[in-house]
Amino acid sequence: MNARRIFFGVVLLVSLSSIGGWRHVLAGEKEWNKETQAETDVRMKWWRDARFGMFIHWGLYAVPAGTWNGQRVDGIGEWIMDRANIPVEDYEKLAGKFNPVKFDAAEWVRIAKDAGMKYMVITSKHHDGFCLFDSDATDYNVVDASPYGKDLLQSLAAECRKQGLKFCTYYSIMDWHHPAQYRGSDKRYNPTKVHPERKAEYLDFMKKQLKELLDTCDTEVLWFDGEWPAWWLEEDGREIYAYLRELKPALIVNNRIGKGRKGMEGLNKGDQDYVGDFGTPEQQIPATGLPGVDWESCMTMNRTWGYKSFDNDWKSSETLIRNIIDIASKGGNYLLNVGPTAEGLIPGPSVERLGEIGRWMKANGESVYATEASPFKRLVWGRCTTKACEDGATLYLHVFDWPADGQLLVPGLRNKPEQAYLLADDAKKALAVQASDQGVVVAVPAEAPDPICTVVVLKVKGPLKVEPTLPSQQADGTIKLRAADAICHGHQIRYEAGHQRDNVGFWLDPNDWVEWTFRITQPGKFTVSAETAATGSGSFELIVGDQTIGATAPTTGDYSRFTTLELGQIEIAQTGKACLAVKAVKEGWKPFNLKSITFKPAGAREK
Ligand code: FHN
Repeated sequence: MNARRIFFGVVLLVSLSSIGGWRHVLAGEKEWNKETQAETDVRMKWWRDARFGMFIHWGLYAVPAGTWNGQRVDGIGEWIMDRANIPVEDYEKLAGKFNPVKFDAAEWVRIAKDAGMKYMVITSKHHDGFCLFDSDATDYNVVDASPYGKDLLQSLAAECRKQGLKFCTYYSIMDWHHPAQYRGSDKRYNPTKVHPERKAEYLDFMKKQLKELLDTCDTEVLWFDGEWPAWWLEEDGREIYAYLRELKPALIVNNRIGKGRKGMEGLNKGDQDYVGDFGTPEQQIPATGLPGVDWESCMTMNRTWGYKSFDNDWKSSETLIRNIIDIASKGGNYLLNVGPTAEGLIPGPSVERLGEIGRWMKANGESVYATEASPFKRLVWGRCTTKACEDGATLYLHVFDWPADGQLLVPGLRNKPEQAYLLADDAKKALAVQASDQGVVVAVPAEAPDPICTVVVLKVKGPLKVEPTLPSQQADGTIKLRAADAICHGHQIRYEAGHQRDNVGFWLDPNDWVEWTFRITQPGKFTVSAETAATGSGSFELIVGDQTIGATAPTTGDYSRFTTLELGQIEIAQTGKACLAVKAVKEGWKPFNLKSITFKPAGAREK
């Protein structure tokens, strides 16, 4: 991490600690980690530069693959023991059927590598307690209890080293098989309880297994999970973290070793400084990233982590590629999951998508690896990542929505533009670029070379200078005012991020209100819509100048289940700054969450 990043890191952290309501303690001040910021930066460097890794959920649950006693079992595949309430002695029998004869470590690593992934995190032991490695701590492992009889992790670790990927291991604290823990109820294993007199025994068991993983696989990251049972405490996490860093000082450990996940996306919240080197938002991308800390968003490709034979709800390659970009533009890593079959094969649809991702990454990976977060709050056409360079900066402009007029505006950028070209263009054919009062404009080809995402490289002079800009209209005249760009007035109303939230919320007091200021370049009549979520119907007024529209937010049953509400028409006759206020109708007020307000030119065709 270069000096500039450290400098900005410090400035950012200090500023955030004063405004964020949560405190990110600088390295060196942490009770559980006395290394300096510079030492942390050295330790984290490969992980930060990597940006993209493979998550692998593999174990006995791949044998039933979502079906038990002829019935399809709801929920994620690796939870079948809990969801189908399978007695331990019945579940154990699956070990005798686990024989992944088609497992080919070299092929798995090649698939990950060709997809552009730089590390691999595999379940060494999931909640069911079965180990994919040879352990002296229990016979409930693939060597002693399965016909396969070989350590799966060591061969994968060796192949990763051979092909240049970092090998990392997931480890579940909650263990549905270990006798020190017992099921939470007669129906569910989750969350376990612990026999108080056997908790120390379990910690020793953990330490023994974790040391095995370090000794036999030299794992680079320990990715803990299953930390939520009440009996597992933050101080237990600190004990294990200290133990592991003593054994391997270069080791990286996620925040689920302690209780950090219960903070916002596992951030240090309030005065509590949770143990762990990075935050772990799951199945989501925090709307504004997690400024000031390292974080990794883990996600399935379909709807399950562990293999289910009938889960074919696959995300598109476009979605997956844009997720990589979105996450990198917010300064995070993307850990994308595969759930191999009991035979040892990565499912075909996963391999297909990883191949498509790899083709994009081969041409554009430079715009993801070792980059820093976007300096822009919002870009209507896509995302941005940056790299500092000798006497300036390189911006990677990831364009999802190609400008119809061929003019790509980088709003608020005040640096002198030096050079622009398409990243995928080996000839680096120069694109015309100029500074304007709105920012820097790049003249791009009429058609987007890559419909999923075309990357325009823009090199500028001097340290980045970006002025905040107002939300502005897209080329087709549409403008979407997002919650993150709103100004909230009042005591409780506020912008909510994370945990699938990206909205104005806590609108409990009808005297609170919210406004946006935005820029109009294409005046006219607009149809207006709002995205709202509510458990009761709250009436409100939308005010632009002397025009007011009244509406009522419908009940959606949940504050994170949004619906789009058509509000009517508003005319904005002037170009320049415009202001929109949304106020509660106090009589009979019922709170609702507001995600966005969209103005579409009246008469525009639905896309
Ligand atoms: O319960 C697990 C789940 O099975 C899966 O391993 C995910 C992946 O992060 N972690 C837990 C749920 O948060």
